[in-house]
Amino acid sequence: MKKVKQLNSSRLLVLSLFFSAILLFSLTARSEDTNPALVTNAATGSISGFCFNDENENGIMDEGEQPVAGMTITLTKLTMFFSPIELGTAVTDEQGAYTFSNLGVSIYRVKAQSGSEAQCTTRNPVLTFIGFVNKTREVNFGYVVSGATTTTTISSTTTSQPTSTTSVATTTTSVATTTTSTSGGGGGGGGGGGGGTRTTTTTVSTTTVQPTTTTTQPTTTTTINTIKFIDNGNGTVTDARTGLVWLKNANPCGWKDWYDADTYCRSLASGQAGLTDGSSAGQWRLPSKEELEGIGTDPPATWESDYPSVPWTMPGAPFINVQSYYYWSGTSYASNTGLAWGVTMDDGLVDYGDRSNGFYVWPVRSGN
Ligand SMILES: [Ca+2]
Repeated sequence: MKKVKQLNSSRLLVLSLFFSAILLFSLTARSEDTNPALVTNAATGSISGFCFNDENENGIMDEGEQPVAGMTITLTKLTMFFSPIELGTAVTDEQGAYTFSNLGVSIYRVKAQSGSEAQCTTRNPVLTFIGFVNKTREVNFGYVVSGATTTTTISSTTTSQPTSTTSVATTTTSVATTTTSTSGGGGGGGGGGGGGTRTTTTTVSTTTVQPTTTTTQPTTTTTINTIKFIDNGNGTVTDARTGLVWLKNANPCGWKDWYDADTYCRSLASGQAGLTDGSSAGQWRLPSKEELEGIGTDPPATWESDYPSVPWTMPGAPFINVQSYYYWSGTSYASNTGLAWGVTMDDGLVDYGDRSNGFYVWPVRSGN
């Protein structure tokens, strides 16, 4: 019963959000001079690309590689509140090309036909985003006739065994110095009188060192190219390059709108989400746009509003539950604070969305 009640109230919330969004849009659409970004929210986006025979299986359309005609591409719109909506299909032409046009601001899934006779060498399906800035997307699919290729970028995983070092108590007794000096006798006739001086100094010190035991917890270091993520064994992972401490679980709470995502991070503490790190509420936060951008590039790189211009590696082990989807950053879009930046973890695309959108949440804190 409780569940039904919750469903009803959340449906009510959805409807009210939906209608307020419409109201907001119709209001802001008039203020063309003050808010051009929102006006471009018209359905003018497009997703297009090619299917090609990826003969050398490198995932890139190289010169001389032939188009693949007749492949069916399916476009699905993903929304926060409703089930995915399949918008339609396109079939690649003689040039291997397809286009979906008149797309509004949303997240889309582009899925290419594949099977045992034609396997993809590129990621399939691909999630992409039609945003306010980036309204056209190119998504290409490479194929091989037989045999799939797997490229793994995780080059090494090292786990150090727990080590215990016990130093045995030691007692050191040092007898420091004993100096005896005797002066030589004076002249001949000198009897006992003016004789020598005798000095004796003895210092004895005793130092006892208490036994100590040092136990080092097992750590796992995963090297992706030269990126070093250190599993701290307490629900956190340290990026050795930046010193940032990330939540090991990259999907602790499902997708949330920006406000709830922000609140979730600020209230996160040890005892939740697999954390045993002793952290307290207030230490965790949403990562900045740059921090999110840097987690998949080496060295950590930043760029604006597009795919990275440097190779992107989707974060994997030792992290868990990394989603091929948008993650919220804590960074506002400068000219419209109703918007905030997000980064897709599968391909590093940077774009901004309305804070009411549902993106994933990856809390981070500083290393101290
Ligand atoms: Ca190729």
